[in-house]
Formats: sequence, structure tokens, C-alpha cells
Amino acid sequence: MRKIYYITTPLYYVNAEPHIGTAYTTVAADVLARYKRLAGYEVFFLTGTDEHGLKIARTAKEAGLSPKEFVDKLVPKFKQAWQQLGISYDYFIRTTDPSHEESVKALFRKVIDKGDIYKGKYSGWYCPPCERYISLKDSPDKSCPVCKRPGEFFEEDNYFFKLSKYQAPLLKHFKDNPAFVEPSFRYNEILNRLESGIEDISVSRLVRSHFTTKAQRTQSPPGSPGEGRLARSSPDTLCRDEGGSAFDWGIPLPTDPSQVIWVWFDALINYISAIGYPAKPDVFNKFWPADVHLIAKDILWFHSVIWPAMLMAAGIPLPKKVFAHGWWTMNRDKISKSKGNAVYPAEVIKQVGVDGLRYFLLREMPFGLDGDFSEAALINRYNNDLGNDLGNLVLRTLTMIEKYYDGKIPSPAGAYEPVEELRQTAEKLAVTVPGHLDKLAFSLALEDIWSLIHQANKTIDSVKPWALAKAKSEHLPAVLYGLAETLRIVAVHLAPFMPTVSKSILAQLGLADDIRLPSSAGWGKLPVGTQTAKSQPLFQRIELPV
Ligand code: ME8
Repeated sequence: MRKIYYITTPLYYVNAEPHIGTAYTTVAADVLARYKRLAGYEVFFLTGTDEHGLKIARTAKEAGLSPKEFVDKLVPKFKQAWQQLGISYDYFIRTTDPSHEESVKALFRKVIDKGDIYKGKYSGWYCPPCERYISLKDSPDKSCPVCKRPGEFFEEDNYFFKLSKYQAPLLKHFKDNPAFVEPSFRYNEILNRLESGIEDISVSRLVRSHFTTKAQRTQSPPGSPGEGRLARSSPDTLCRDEGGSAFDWGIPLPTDPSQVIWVWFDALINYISAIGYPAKPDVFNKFWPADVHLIAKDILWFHSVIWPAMLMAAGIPLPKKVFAHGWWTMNRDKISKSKGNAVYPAEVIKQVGVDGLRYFLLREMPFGLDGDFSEAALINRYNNDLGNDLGNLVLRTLTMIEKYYDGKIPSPAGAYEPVEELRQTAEKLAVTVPGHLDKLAFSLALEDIWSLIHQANKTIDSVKPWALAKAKSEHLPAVLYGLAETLRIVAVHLAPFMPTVSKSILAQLGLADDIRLPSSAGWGKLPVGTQTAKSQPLFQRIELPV
């Protein structure tokens, strides 16, 4: 039976084009998907877009379009960005897909049947741009804990989900599965919050036929319950307030069409609707539970508490892991479209290419922590790690094989200490790189690969193959074989991270791109006599702007 690997990214809001932050999670998921495919797994890599809710409805309104027209215009931009970044997703789900809507209704019905949905009055603060409730316990000033914008007050009859009922089962699940949430400091954060108690949440919104735009907002005194609310724009509209939930852009409740399902309750279900819940039990049972949901820290509560509780209520097993990485920041401020500090993948690709960007994202900051994005750091990594270290190793090795052996891989006759040392390091990588990738420690995997590249460059400097050639030394073929074999192994390990560069190194070595793990990572697989191609520079040096 083939091994299965199911990996997901968040479904990104389609209020704006994808930026470097959304690209980050998607590239990380792509690296894992590619790595697992090379290791013989049948992978299902899911990404897509979150299209309902107040945030999207408002943005569409401001663009003068219906929500559906608006999201239909933006979705191709996501697909285009992922294509440009070489994202090998297996399925792109949209929460407006009819099959997703059917799944959402089916799950909602299950939760109702379980007795976990009840009608109540919601009254409290909400952040529409983040689509999250604001608890006065965490934010006494009613601002959003994530984006710091002032919250908006709303009060209406809604349906509630008995989240509090799942406190004890969730605590048990956390205690029994210490790797359920990673990194471990995030696991502890969620566990502490869970231990301090959880409240039921509103999971629906009253349908209103109109809602007003920003321009119509009236100013209420700061701190008053009506702050941010809107005045009636005409006596016959129902647009009571922008601070309320007046809209109809969502999936109707199966039991009460006067309400739509809250955007998060809808969107989280994508992880099972995409694999056929409940219509295709064979496909669903094949891939579920997911191996890992990749997300950033801002949406960890939704994924590690609300989503598991929804699954428990519906009697569905929980995902194996939720991994929350950190934020890309700009001058310590989270990069996001709404803050006006977004960096777009296409701009960076123009400078350093697709693989340059993929490398930078996963090398520069350890997965799990925050990191500041800067052009200087990007260009330094490109010039130093890629141009000087990797690019030069390829160029020097292939130029010498061309010069001394007419471009044919020589036979490595006899053992030679510096080559043995390269072999030992290369063989260690066959263990450490998969080990790091299994822990999602991308930067450590790349550091290990670069330790081999550095060692190979040092070997050239110390052994001086040109001097060996001059002295007609018997060690020359062993050294050049060892360097070429090092390059092949580097290309094997880099394949998930930098697919184009990896392919190009293999092509320059005269090899096909037919990597299989773990066998391709073993030393000595490069056939003697292989005709190499003339070396082409892989990276062009970039001058740092002054
Ligand atoms: O939260 N640094 O969508 P979203 C790192 N629709 N990652 C970042 C980032 C940054 N500066 N900015 C965004 C949503 N991300 C919901 C998800 S899932 C069922 C619903 C990435 O468009 C990161 O993965 O706000 C984060 O979790 C996600 O984009 C948020 O995307």
C-alpha cells in the first residue's frame, strides 16, 4: 500500500492579491509535498481561497462589485502567483464551490443533530478585517489583538456552537498528543488558554438584504456601544450598521435560511470538503486525517481549538498536526496588504528568480519564529549563498571536468582523504535533511546542505585540482568525481526547495531529473563516463542599491 501524505495551507482571503506572507506558507507546503512525493508518498496538497464573510463583502462593495464578481476577479491572481512560484498543489478549493457548500451544510446538520447548536443573542466586539471575536478579557480597549484596529460592536440573534462542552475532550487530546500543535511553545500557549476556560461561540449571522459602505459611517463617541455603527441611509433599507453583521454573503444554514454560517465555521470545513466529505467516503477515508495543517500563529486558535471541537462534534477524527509558523515583518510590523507594507512575489522574482525567492523564504528565518524582510538580506543571501557558494561550485567543478576530461565524469580510482571527507558529509545529509524536513525545520535542512557546499569549495581551495593536473597526480580523477558527485547530491536535496536549480544542476551533470528518495541521496550513484554539459552560470550577481 502506498504511503499517504495530506498537507494543507490556510484558505487565503481573496480581499487582495497574494503577498510574501501568503507565499511563505504556500512555498513551505510545496517543499514538503515535493519532498514526500520524492520519498514515494501519494501526496494530496491542498490550497485555495476563503471567499465568504463580512470582510470580503465589504471589500467587494467598496470596489463597486458583487461579492461573487469580486472574488471571481481575484482567484485567478492567486492561481497565477502559485503557478509562478512553482507550487505543485493537487487541488485548489474555493469556499464558493457548490461541493464545499454541500459539505458545510452536511457537517452543520451533524452538529445540530448532536445537540451542539443552539439559538442565542450575540452581543460583543468583532474585528471584520480579521473575522475574529474580540474578548474584553484579552483586549479591554476593544481593539483587535492581531491587527490592533478598533473592534466593531454587534448584537443580534445567532446560532451558537457549544465550544465549551469540548474543553475537557480537547485538553485530553492535547495531553495525549504533545505534538498535536507545533512548535512546542505554541502548544503550551494554547494549552494554557484552554485550561483557563473556553466559551461558546456564535457561528451564524443574520441575513440582511443591504449593508452600507464606509462612506456612510457616522462617528459615534469613542467607546460608546454604537461606535463604528452606521446611520440608516434611507428609511427603507435594513443597513443598520457597518459595525453589525448586515450582509448575506455566506452559506445559508440548512435549518434556517434567515442566517448564514459564520465565515470561519464555513472555511475550516474545506479541509474535509476538498477530499469528498461526505459524498465520497472512499477518497475521504484514504486521505483523512490530514498529516499537517500549515498556518501562521494568528490563526492557531481557530485551527487547534475551534476546528478540532467541530470535528469532535461531528464524530470525525482530528488532524495529526497543526504547525503554526511566525510572521514576516517589515520593520517589525506584520506584512499585510491592509498595512500597506506588502511585498509581492512577482517583484522579488524579478530580482532573484523563483528559486531565489523560495530559498530566501525558507532559509532566512527558522520556521516557527518571526523574521524581518529586507531587500539587503534578500540580495545578500542571493549573492553569497547562491551566487558565491553554490553557483561557483557548479561552475568550477564543471569547468575543470571539461578542461581535464573533455567533459566526461572520470573514474574515481583509489581512495583520497579529502574526497572521503566529502563522502562522509554527503552521507550524513541523507539522514539529517529528511530528519529536519520531517520536523519542518527547513532552515536547518538548508544549513546542512550548505555545509556540504562549503566543504566542497574548501576542498577545491586546499587540494588545488589544477596543481594535481599539472603534477599528473593520480588523485585528480577522484577529486573531480567527488566534486561532481557532491553536486549531484546537493541537487537531490535541493529538489524540493529549488526545483528549477536542481534540475539545471542535474542537466549540467548530464543526468535526468529522476530523483527517488532515499536511494538517490546515496554516494556513488553518478555513472562514470557521463557526458556533462558546458556550465552555465546559475545566478547573476546583483548589485546592492546604495
Ligand atoms: O486567515 N507572515 O486568511 P488570510 C507569514 N482566511 N505568514 C503570513 C503573513 C505574514 N506576514 N501574512 C499572511 C485567513 N500569512 C483565513 C484562513 S483557513 C480555513 C482560513 C499567511 O488571507 C499565514 O499562513 O488572512 C496566515 O495564517 C495566512 O496567510 C492568513 O491568510
